[in-house]
Amino acid sequence: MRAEIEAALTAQDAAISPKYLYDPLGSKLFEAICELPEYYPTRTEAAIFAEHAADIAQAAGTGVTLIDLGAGNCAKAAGLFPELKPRQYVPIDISADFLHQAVDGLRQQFPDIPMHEVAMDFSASLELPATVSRERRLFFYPGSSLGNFDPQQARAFLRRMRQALQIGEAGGVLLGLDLVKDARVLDAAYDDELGVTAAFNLNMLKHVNRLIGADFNPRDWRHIGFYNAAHQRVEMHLEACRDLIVRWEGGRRTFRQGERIHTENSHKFTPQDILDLLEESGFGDVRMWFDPQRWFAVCHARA
Ligand code: AVI
Repeated sequence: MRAEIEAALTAQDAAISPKYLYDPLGSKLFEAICELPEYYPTRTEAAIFAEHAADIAQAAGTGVTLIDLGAGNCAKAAGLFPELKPRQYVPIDISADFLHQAVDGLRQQFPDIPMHEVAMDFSASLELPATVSRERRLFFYPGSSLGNFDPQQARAFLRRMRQALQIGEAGGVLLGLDLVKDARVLDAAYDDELGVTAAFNLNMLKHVNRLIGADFNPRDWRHIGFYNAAHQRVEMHLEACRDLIVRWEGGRRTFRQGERIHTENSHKFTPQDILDLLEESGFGDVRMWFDPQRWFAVCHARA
């Protein structure tokens, strides 16, 4: 982790992986983002799941081993329990404390569903503990989190999912993906009026301070979030407000005023992009559901 962050910080175009946005405070700030009027993905996706619940459950099947990637507070998957009736629920998240708290609450609410939480960085490996059933696995990856990978990484990740699905009775994936839309809607969603997304982005610096003993001062940086149409993605950066030097145990980096650290890409898709991505990764029988404005898509595909 230290080597990865140091290499990313000292590269000519400094960048830090978006996974470091999620320390306990970062996870809470992300929950707050999902409540913002500007951040339409969460409520739009929820509306699609509510509207098409029966159809989605029919495509995905009931009694599945529901593997929730980046589960966070587990609320999205819990909303599907009544329709999907999972035989086992496996929430996975990098933020261990947040995950354990969420699952403790959920166990009381759904005592009949066996739950097995796994705190791990699933972007590195999808090798699951032996206690996770191999039967009819359904990888649930909502919220357009796949969009935080670059297209090549997204394909590689989907291929790994497909491999992990082929070890038992054939399963599938249930994804939520954000669609290309007017840049003004996207700009507002990633640079909100209250500055919650700014706090979420800046909090990464405090997280990195703890991880590698760096001395980033968030007050020296400002949040940038905008839609880059040429790359079909929203980009988040942190921009230095003045010339400064950041030091950490064993290293340092000079930043000029206006120099940026790239912290996140959030790719947006057309329905055709989604079909191509899934088919290139070996999935088939793709089904998609949309909201009336076609701002977001939920899709199911078989391994
Ligand atoms: C988690 N992920 C899908 C969010 C997104 O929209 O890319 C993270 C986020 N970044 C800024 N706001 C929300």
